[in-house]
Amino acid sequence: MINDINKIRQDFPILAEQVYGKPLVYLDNAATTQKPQIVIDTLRDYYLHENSNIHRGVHRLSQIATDKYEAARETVREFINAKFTDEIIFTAGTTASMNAFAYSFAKAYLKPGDEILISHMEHHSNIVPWQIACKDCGAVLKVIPIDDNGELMLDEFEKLISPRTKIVSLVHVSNSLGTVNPIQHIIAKAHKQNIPVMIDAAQSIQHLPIDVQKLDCDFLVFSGHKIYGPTGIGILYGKKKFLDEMPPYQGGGDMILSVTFEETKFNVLPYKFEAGTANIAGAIGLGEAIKYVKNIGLDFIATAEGELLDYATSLANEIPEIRIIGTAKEKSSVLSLDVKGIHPHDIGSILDRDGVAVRTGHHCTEPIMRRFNIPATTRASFSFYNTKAEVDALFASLQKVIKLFA
Ligand code: 7TS
Repeated sequence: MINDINKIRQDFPILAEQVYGKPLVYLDNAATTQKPQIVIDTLRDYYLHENSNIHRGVHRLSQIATDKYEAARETVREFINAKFTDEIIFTAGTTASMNAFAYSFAKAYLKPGDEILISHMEHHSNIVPWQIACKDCGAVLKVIPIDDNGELMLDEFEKLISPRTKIVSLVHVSNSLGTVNPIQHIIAKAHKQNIPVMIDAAQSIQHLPIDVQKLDCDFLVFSGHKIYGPTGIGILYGKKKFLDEMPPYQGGGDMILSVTFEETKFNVLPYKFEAGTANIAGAIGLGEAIKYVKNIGLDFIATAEGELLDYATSLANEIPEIRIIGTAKEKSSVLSLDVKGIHPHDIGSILDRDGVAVRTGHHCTEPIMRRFNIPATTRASFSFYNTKAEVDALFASLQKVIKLFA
């Protein structure tokens, strides 16, 4: 489909904002994406006309809310091509999904001495929940190293995977490096030894087509707010055969079939994992965001964002003071920079005054910063709604910073 960038930008009212009297240049899309009008309207309309609790009421509004919530689940199922709708669990986001998953998987399957295999480029939310689980069940965390380009060392992966490995839990696209990992290859290798694989798709779901049946991944997580949907909503996908065996992470309303003081019978999937009143508006908003993304088209998104990343990379390469952190062959939408002698927080503050929003820090990936021997990076992350003029604004501002500190 043909997309007009000006028309697309009109879908996102916030992009017309000014900061400090300058046009907003929003290049912090890996942290969170902006929301199109249709998502904002959906949330507003829900609270104006439909707000009600789900699954419990026989009244009209409750029926509408329930239908829309369950329709959103089906929209997510279709988007990632899960086999069954009840394999889609609504959570509060990637972090919530990861914690629920690590807890529940460990309870179901991990014993002392078992190994969990992650990589050196994981977000803290795919490290810390496993460390907590390891403390509880006596399992051991193993880490696939990365090379100087920020690519997984696949030969080391093959050495690390063993009969003791019970799960491979891996990020699809690194939020700090932009590396796109060869997950298809890794899933195939792991499955040869009957090891299930969890994919952290927080930074890929909004950029790359994902078909969980084709990939054959066993679990997958992502956040609504990174794919143009609301905050406070996310997805845990899992194959039914595992989810049926795994215990719930939380107890309470909606996740039960019957309760006595002696015994509780848990509900069926997906409700077993959705205790308490859900983020109903968030789920419905996420469904709308996914429809919006489908309408823009993932092919268009890949082309537009690829052009922006290539253009920004070529500008960065022209500046001798700049080193790009993360130079993998396959990258998506993230440009992390180390500028010689200047702390990223100083860079971020000066860029901010020019209206340029980037993220500076360790991006919740401290092991990556240690691997590259830096405290932090300055990270620009692109969306299809960004323009080359905005990339120019970023680099004009960066040049100013470099001059100032020279
Ligand atoms: N996994 C990856 C790869 C991420 O990039 C993030 C968030 C998470 C997990 C956690 O997602 P959440 O929605 O639960 O917070 N990454 C970032 C970032 O790069 N800047 O801010 C949040």
